[in-house]
Amino acid sequence: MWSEKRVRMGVFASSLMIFALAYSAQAVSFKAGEFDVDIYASLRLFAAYDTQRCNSDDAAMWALPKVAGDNDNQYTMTARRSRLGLKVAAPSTELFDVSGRAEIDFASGSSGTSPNPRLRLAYGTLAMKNGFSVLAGQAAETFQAPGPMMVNNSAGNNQGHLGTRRAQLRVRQDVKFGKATLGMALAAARQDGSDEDGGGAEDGQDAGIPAVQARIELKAPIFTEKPALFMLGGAYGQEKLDQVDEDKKIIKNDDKTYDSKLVLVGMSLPLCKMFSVVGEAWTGENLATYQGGIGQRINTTLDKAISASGGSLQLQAHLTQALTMSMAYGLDEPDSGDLNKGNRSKNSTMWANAFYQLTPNVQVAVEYMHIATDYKEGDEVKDNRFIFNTCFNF
Ligand SMILES: [Ca+2]
Ligand SMILES: [Ca+2]
Repeated sequence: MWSEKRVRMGVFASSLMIFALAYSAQAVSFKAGEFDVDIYASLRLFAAYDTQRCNSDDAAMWALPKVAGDNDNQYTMTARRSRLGLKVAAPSTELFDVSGRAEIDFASGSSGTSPNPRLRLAYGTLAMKNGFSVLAGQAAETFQAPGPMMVNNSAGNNQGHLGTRRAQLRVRQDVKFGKATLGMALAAARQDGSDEDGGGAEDGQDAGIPAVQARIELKAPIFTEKPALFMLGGAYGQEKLDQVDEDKKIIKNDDKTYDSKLVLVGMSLPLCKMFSVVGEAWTGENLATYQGGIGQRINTTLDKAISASGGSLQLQAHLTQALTMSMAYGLDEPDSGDLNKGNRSKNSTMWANAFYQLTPNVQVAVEYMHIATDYKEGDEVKDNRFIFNTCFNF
């Protein structure tokens, strides 16, 4: 029964699981009364050396402009990306399998030494035997493509991989035919937007409506027993800006409305036992909340949402049971016509990595990353990033 439940949860959170593959390790599982409980953790040491300063030390996405014409090298070391998680499956009823999951890391706040806990996941799921399920809480985006393997904590965001985690109410239907599964999901989700007008109301919430996210996916074994995944996803939301005076006092509510929307295709394709290809391509506008457009959402000077397109492609090699290597390219490119001088106009990232399981619970990983960030009518800034990460996973 537990394994059946796991299969359902697995189908449900497929994109999340593919992303987590590199860190998979057995959880501490036990039965507490009628409940099946998994406790898991990833206790990590992360270290990175950069030849140029980036927007973040442990989750670098783009290179910052040079200061006085010079590159400025950086070094960081932190445990703040360690994770703690809990999965609980409640006793099944005649109609429903009920389960839930919560996960935190410590990526909140600016301190690398005494950071604050950050909510990553907190959701419950209700799954019926006929493949219908409901998820409520904070989970991976409904439209999200399988993420690339990456040691850097950016997870590919603003580097070609769209999507993060957010509060949502999702319904999903899976239909099996033969060895294939067709999945369709629709969600009402939070639209995060910064306060671009400075009036104090967060622009996504000021819109007064939830965002809508959707996906349709096909999962089927093609070249290998391990199933391939092809998906189409999308999102639509709004952000509203108030009109403010020079003291940032609101003089007109909901003055301007900007769409935030995207369409995305993604795939995860095992080619043979050893090699897999993972990729996505997308286009949209006002994508900062979905980690696209290199963190830029609305150009208030030109009075338009910033459009952007991008994607990523990765070749993964599962060389031995213990060793996985990959190489990838990611691109996030806003529409130049939507930008002002000095805005980030293109972010190209190449990376190659190796993950080695020293024991089933201890993983060592290294990564080389090349980030090239263009600034409109300005510099192209390059960063060479060398990363080491080791984690104790259970
Ligand atoms: Ca506002
Ligand atoms: Ca409003």
